[in-house]
Amino acid sequence: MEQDRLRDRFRGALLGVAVGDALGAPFEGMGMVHSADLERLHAAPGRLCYTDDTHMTLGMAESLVAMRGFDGENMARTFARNFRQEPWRGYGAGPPQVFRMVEEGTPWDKAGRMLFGGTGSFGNGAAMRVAPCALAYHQDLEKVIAVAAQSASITHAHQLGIEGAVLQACAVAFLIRCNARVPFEKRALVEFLEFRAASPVYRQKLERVKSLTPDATAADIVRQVGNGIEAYEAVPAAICAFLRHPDSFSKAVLCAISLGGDTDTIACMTGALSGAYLGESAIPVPWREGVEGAGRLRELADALLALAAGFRQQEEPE
Ligand code: R7I
Ligand code: MG
Ligand code: MG
Repeated sequence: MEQDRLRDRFRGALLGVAVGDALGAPFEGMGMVHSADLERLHAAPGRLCYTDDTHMTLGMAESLVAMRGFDGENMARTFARNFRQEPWRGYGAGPPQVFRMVEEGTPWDKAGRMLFGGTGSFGNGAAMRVAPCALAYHQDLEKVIAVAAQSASITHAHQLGIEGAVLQACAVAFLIRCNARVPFEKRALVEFLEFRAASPVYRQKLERVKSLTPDATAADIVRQVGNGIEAYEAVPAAICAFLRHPDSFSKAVLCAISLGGDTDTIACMTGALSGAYLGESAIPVPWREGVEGAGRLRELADALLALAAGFRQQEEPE
């Protein structure tokens, strides 16, 4: 029974990524999204095709499963291989440069630092793909943090890019471990994340998340945390959308899209949070059956669950 519930939540987290990404993609880069458009997503979502957010999430899951844990070189090459196969998925500017460097022999832990004049990227591209790391290591928070940071640094070596991935991973792991049958403590999640936030910008954003009232509008959320492509805007925005509707996958994801800006990525991360907490069964059937790659995402979620069980056995004394 416990295992069935966990499977539902693992699948929910990965399907949540793809559903949020696909629903949000048509609105990426726009201002705030009108409620009539959001209602249409409910009634007739159209073809649900995912973008780079899910494509990279698949790459992370594939690498963790194949190598039975984190292997930086393999993960970097898996990202690069997937990009070569489907370069039209809407990738940001930075990652393809890293892929080329890695393919030409630059070590996986050096290439990311060469972007943006040597500072590395603080885009949200490491946070958007990090759910598989949170699932695989959810029983060991220190490992979630370490692997989220290492996996982020492949393409996003800037401290703020890394920290966005660490916070998103911590939030997914926290929610996987939460009992969904007891009332949700919003403050508990934010305080848990504050404890792990090192940079002033994230600490300030999380304070603002805490100060938002339960009836905060999309405009309030954007004013407080932003909706941009930077990890320090998109990650807090995704947390806000989830916290606005912790008991409804569809409301949380539509709230994320309503913020405008980087809609596919904010909704993808909100989908991961809500899916991890509520499980696949809470995702509307037309969305979870209609989204591209659903079968593959379920297979990988199950493989990550088996991997996590293997880690637990390794830790148990003989
Ligand atoms: O973060 P990344 O993979 O992009 C992800 C986004 C998501 O919205 C996806 O849906 C897709 O559309 O792309 O790609 P990066 O190129 O690493 O970062 C994204 C952008 O953030 C960059 O193109 C820059 O505009 C900005 N950026 C920076 N600008 C200045 N200095 C990221 N890092 C820096 C920086 O250090
Ligand atoms: Mg995208
Ligand atoms: Mg995006």
